[in-house]
Amino acid sequence: MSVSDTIFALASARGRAGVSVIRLSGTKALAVAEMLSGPLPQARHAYLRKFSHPETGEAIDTGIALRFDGEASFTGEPVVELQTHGSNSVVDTLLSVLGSMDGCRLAEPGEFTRRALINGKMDLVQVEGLADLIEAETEEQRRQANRVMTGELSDKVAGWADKLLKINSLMAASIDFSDEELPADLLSTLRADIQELMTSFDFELQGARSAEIVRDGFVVAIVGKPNVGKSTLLNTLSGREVAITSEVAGTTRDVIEVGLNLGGYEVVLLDTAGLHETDDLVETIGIERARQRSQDANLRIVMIEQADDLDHLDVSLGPKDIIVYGKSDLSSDGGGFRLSAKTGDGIDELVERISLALSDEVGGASSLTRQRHKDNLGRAKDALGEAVSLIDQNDYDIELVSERVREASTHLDQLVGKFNIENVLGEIFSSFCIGK
Ligand SMILES: Nc1nc2c(ncn2[C@@H]2O[C@H](COP(=O)(O)OP(=O)(O)O)[C@@H](O)[C@H]2O)c(=O)[nH]1
Ligand SMILES: [Mg+2]
Repeated sequence: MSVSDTIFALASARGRAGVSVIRLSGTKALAVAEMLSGPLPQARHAYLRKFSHPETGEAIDTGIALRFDGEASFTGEPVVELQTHGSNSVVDTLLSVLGSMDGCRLAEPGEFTRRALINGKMDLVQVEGLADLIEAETEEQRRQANRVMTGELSDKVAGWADKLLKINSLMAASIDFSDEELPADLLSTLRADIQELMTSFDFELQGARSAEIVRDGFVVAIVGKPNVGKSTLLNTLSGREVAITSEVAGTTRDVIEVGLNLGGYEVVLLDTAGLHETDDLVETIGIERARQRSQDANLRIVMIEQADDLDHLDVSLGPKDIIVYGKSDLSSDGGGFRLSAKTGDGIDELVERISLALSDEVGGASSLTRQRHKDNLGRAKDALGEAVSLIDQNDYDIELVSERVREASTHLDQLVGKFNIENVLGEIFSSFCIGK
C-alpha cells in the first residue's frame, strides 16, 4: 500500500440507486478522470460530462464530475468525484476502467480518511468521530459523533496542551535562573494551575460513561422468574416477534438482544432466561448468563407476580431499576406498577420510565466517546496528580515536577494522535468501509 498511488473507490453504497459516487484521490486523480470525462477546467464546479471508455470511446454513462485541488479536499490531495447513475453495471465498468489505468488502484477500507489524517486534514479523534457518525443510528449518536468529528474534543485538548506548555515554560524559566527553590508564590500559582487542569480532566472523565452509553447503547435487561411474561414484553416493546414465548417454563435459555431507538437514544434490550432452581444443565448456563448480563446492564426491568418474588431473584437492584407486575389483564390485585404485555396496558408508562432513567444517565455526556480517550486522559491526570504530590513534599525537585507535566502533555498528544498512532490505526480503520 503506497501513499503515492492514486486511489479510487465507490464512495456511495453498493446496489441500485438514483446516483452513485466514485471518488478518486492522488496526484493523478485529475488526469485519470479527464481521460474518462474530458476537461474539468475549474475546481469546485460541477460539470455535466459524458463518461466514456478512454480507449474504445464507448459511452458508459452521463453524469456530474467535480474536482477539488491540492489541499482543499477531503484527503488533502487532488480529488475528483464522479456522480453517475446508480447502476451496478455503470459502476462496475467505471471501476474496472479505472483499475486498468497506470498508477491507479482500488482504495483499501478507510484509505481516503487515512490520507486525510496523514495530511493533517483531521486528527485521530476526528477520524474516530467520523467513524461513529457513519455508524450512527439514533439522533443522539449522530449529535455526539458530529461534535467529536468537528473538533470539540480536539479543541479542548489543544487548550489543555497550551496550558501545560505555559506551566512548563514557567518552571523551565525558574530552573534556569537559579539552583535555589522556586519562590513560594510562584510555586503556589503553578500548583493551582495544575490542579485546575486536573479538575477539567475529571469533569470530562466523569461524562465519559454517558458518552459511551450514547455510542454503544443503553443496556436494559428484563429479568424475573419463568413465565412472568418477559419474552412477551420484549416482543411488545420491539414491535416484532423476536423471542419465543410459551407457557412452558424455561423457554428462553440464552440472552436475546434487540436494538431499539428510544426517544433518539440507542437502547439494547435484553430478554433473559427465567431465574429459578433447575437441574437442566443448559438452562442453568442460561440462568448464569442472565444474572451476569442483568448485573452489567445499565437498567433492569424486574417482572414479578407478587412482592416476595423479589426475595428469590439473587440479582442486586439499583435505585432506578423498574419493578413491574406483569399480566395485569389477568388479575387486578397487588400494588405497584402493573402492565400487560399482551394487551399493551401500561407499556407507554414503562417506556416513559425507561426514557427518564436514560436521560438521567446520559445528561452530562462528555466528548470522551471511547475507552482510548478515557485511558489517555486518565493517564494525563495521574501524571499531574504526581506533579502535585511532588510539590507538596517540601523537599521537591522542580526538574521532576516538570517531567511529570511533560508526561501529561505526551498523553494528550497521544489522545489526538500526534505520534505513536500506528498501533491504534488498524483498529480504528477496521470499522471503515471501502470508499471512506
Ligand atoms: N394474559 C396474559 N398472558 C401473558 C402476558 N404476558 C405473557 N403472557 C403469557 O404467559 C406465558 C409466558 O410468557 P413468556 O413471555 O414466555 O414468559 P417468560 O418465561 O417470562 O419469558 C405465555 O403463554 C404468554 O402468552 C400478559 O400480559 N397477559
Ligand atoms: Mg422467556
